[in-house]
Amino acid sequence: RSRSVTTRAANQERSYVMVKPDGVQRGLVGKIISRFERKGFYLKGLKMFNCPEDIAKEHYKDLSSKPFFPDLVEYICSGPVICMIWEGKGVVKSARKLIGATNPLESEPGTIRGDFAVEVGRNVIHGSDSDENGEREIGIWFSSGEGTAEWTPHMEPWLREIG
Ligand code: IDP
Ligand code: MG
Repeated sequence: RSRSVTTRAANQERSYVMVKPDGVQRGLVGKIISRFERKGFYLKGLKMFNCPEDIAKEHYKDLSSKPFFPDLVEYICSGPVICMIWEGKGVVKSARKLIGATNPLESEPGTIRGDFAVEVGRNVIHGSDSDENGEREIGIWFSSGEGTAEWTPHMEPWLREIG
């Protein structure tokens, strides 16, 4: 395989974004994807996936000592998730803003969690919290390269002053 499928393009930032099982069950996948598209980010990876426990545990390993960790792993593995790589200028920080605060009752209206959720344990979506974690999480969820493809976004000159 081309090595670039799981390697960030030059000068591009990537975030790992995931619709959690409640978001899939509630039919929010299209609405969520739309919010990232309309902002001006590029979809570089997409797959539906039944998450095995070991991947959920690896993804959330920093939270393994928390009392809610077993429930969190069970939640993430309770149905299919939608795994995505979104690329673009400032995407990690911007995705966190589009997603909203962890507790949906504190998320601003207009954010995904603010608009679609009421509880921290059913908060619909994940987004990487740093550039470093973005690359780490992409490595976990897209380790095989399956669900990724290389493409050149032709709208770049209309989104970026310097392309
Ligand atoms: P984040 O998803 O906004 O980055 P984190 O603190 O990294 O929030 O927590 C990861 C996920 O763990 C949350 O999105 C949520 O699903 C779950 N979680 C966090 N705190 C709690 C809690 O206090 N109770 C239950 N679940 C929690
Ligand atoms: Mg987090």
